[in-house]
Amino acid sequence: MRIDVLSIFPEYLQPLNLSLIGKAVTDGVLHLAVTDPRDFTTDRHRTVDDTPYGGGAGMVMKPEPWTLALESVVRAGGDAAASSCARTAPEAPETAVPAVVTNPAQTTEPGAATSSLTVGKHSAAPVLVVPSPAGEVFTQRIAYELAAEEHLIFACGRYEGIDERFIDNARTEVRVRPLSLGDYVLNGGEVAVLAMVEAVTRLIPGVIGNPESLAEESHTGGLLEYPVYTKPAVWRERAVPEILLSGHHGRIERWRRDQQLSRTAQRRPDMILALDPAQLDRADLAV
Ligand code: 6GU
Repeated sequence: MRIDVLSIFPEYLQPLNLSLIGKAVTDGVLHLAVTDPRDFTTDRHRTVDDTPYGGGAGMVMKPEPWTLALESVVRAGGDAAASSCARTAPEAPETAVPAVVTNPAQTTEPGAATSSLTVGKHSAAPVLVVPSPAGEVFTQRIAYELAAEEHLIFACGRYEGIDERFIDNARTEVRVRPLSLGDYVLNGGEVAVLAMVEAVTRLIPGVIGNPESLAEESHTGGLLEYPVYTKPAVWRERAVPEILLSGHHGRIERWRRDQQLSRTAQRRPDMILALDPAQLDRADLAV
């Protein structure tokens, strides 16, 4: 998978170098690059934003630098897909590069095609995620959908957002998905992108060490996870629930399921209402 992030604060995305995502990049499972729209400005002040038409507080991101940045990463993704299609011999392992690569403004070579941004015949158009509190709420289901894509692009607006014409124009080249983390307001999309990229990339085969740990976690079976315990069996006079030391696998499974049900009912009654009744057994109904 290829992930491009457009941000005027590339340093904000540095945590993507760490841990499992950083390793996925070094392993070549994931290609990750951050592009700064400011590198696509031509004025002396490298202006990326301006005051909103119609008045109001804050600043709005200008469409031109954002579109040039988007076009450069769409083109880069298309080129990479085309060259990997053409290749028949197995690829040599890539040399180690910094996990987050900053894409410098590419000055177009004379004679190079600038208008056509067609991607390879066999690859789908990239998905442009626009993080915004005005978006559809990002869920585990959406994380799975995005994990199946070849090329994701995240456009991190700041302040009051990006000029709507950037998004309207982008629809001619990419599939646009405005996504929100939830009902609260952040200063910009960067922190939301850290969360979404982590949720998506951990679903890519080869990124997480143990794929079985994906199956059991919260939000995969429609219920929250059961509580977990480790040694010592008694800690500060608090004992681990006896059932877990009993060795009765069937009873332990039942206990965990009951914990999931009561915890979900208490914390997330909306999830209980959304359950498929066909997925409940007789014992579930006794909780
Ligand atoms: Cl995705 N962006 C911003 N700026 N604020 C948010 C959000 C996203 N999700 C919740 N609040």
